[in-house]
Amino acid sequence: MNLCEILGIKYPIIQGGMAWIATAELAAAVSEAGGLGIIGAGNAPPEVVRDQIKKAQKLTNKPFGVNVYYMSPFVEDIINVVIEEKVAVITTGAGNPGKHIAKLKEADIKVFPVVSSVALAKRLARNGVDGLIAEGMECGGHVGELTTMALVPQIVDAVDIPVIAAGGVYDGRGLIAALSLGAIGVQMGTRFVCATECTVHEKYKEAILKAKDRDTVLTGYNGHHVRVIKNKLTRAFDELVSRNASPEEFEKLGAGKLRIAAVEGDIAMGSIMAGQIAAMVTKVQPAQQIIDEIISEGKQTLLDLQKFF
Ligand code: TUI
Repeated sequence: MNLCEILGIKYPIIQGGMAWIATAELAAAVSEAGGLGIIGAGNAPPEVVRDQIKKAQKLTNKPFGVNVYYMSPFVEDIINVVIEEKVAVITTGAGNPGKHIAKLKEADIKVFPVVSSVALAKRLARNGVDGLIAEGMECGGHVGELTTMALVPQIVDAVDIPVIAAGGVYDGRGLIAALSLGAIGVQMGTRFVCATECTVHEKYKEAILKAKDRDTVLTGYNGHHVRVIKNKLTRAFDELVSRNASPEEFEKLGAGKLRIAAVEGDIAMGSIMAGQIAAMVTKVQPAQQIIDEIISEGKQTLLDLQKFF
């Protein structure tokens, strides 16, 4: 089955479930445009997530999903909310949804965990998930170590369930590249941050619009790396690295910084999570236009490829 048949959508494009950024408005707009919109639950309490789901249900009759962040203190409650509200699909991040799969299946909810390694992909496939989102380190936020180009085909070869590619996908060329690697669709976050319907602070969108190719950096320690746009905060992280600061100091500096960027628009000391394709995003445009452009470019890319054979 292709991704559109699995999810009941028109185009094989899933919007990333970005905490503090992917609200009901964005998710509904992406679903209305023919993709799969996702509400990012992040660390939000269950009642906030329930309200967001209800809001999206009012804005669209099409399927949409919720991203469940497994480091959240509310994971159990969020799982109950998505079941009670009959959400079509969940994507998951930062943890193993294994113990919830039976319960979610019973409620007819599809589960697509985000993974950044082959070992984890194999483990989750054994747990009976519906598909995997293979996320390369070009993406924004918490990243693994492999690039999309290297990760996607390795995961495709290692499991026998559908794989969706994420990280570094901006347009129709990226979509076709992902499909060529064996993925059945793409997940895109950064491009949708600059959708008209995205409620993130204007200054966050401006930072993405201004970004050039080398303006995102990895900050963090011990393999916990977060891709963000360079600013005063990333320079403060550099300083921690240079004096070999403790993990606690890194945690302290990073705490709450995504919210202050996304909600308050503090783009100096906030964490402006964005992928490497930020440099390609040059305008704010409706989700419908973004998706239509990607699909028509994808079709053209396929035609252009004929000349090589
Ligand atoms: O989750 C992400 N990316 C993120 S999370 C985030 S920050 C945030 N801040 C406040 C609230 C909520 C979120 C920014 N970016 N990507 C998905 C992803 N998950 N990539 C890799 C994984 C992953 C890692 C470990 C999945 C499972 C896993 O399991 C460990 C185990 O063995 O159980």
